[in-house]
Amino acid sequence: MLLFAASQSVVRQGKSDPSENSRLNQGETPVAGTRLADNLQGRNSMADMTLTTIGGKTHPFYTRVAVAGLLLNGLVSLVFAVLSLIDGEASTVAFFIIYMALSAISVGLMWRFNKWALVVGAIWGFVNLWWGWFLILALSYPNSFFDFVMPLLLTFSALLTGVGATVALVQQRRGTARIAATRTERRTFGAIAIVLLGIVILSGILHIAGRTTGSAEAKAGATVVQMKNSYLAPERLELRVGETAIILLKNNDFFLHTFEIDEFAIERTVLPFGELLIELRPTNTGEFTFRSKAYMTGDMEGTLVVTK
Ligand SMILES: [Cu+2]
Repeated sequence: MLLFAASQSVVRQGKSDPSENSRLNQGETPVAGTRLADNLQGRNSMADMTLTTIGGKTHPFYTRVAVAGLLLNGLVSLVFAVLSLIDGEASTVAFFIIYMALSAISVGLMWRFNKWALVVGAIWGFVNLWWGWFLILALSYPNSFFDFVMPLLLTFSALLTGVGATVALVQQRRGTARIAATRTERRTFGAIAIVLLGIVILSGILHIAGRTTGSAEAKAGATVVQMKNSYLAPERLELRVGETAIILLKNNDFFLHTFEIDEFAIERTVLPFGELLIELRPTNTGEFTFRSKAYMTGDMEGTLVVTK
């Protein structure tokens, strides 16, 4: 979204930039079939303004599409890294910083070099389609903003990069690479951007609207189980057989966590920074496992001990 806001002024500067053609002449990016008339025609769609800014109009349109995908990937990875930092999950921070670095390197390569860099970009883009699996899972909880929007944007950015780099490569081989987008391309990318933005906003609204908190009186005297980062606190619960226990599940994470006890047929979902009250009335003594699944941060486990 930042890209959209910043793009307009750069487009204007770009139009009167005399260095554009000289740069092309130096052969930094040889583009076959460049039509200046296309470059000078009016631009009105958000996607085109964004994609025009990326590459400063010296790179073919589909190379800029691929680069836009990588920049989106980098931006989402940065958000992930920051959330993980707040969560205190060092390994996740490291993972997303490496992820960002790989995308940045790909951008640099595609910027500087041509064919083989596009191959690298296409491969990196298609590899990142593994986020599609998380997106499929996330379809059942669009009301958990980060769980849903992160894989959505990462899958979309992977598609942009993979498809963009592939098309750029094919067009280059055929000598049909061009700097300007066609009218259809402008409309298509603009429509996709608007739909995505709409879905992101909707997910945010559902997230805020769906958060639950227990009432103060109900919470009084409840046993609190916190889901924080990738651990449960406490990891050991002790209950008396035949007595009703009220448990307050608190999710202190940016991501959704479940609370499950197979033997009690309990399977509940707690939204990020949400609370949920449940009642447990054990009828048998023994040791049971309670589980908390999180799609984005991993599963956790604790032990429930029921005594006489
Ligand atoms: Cu969990």
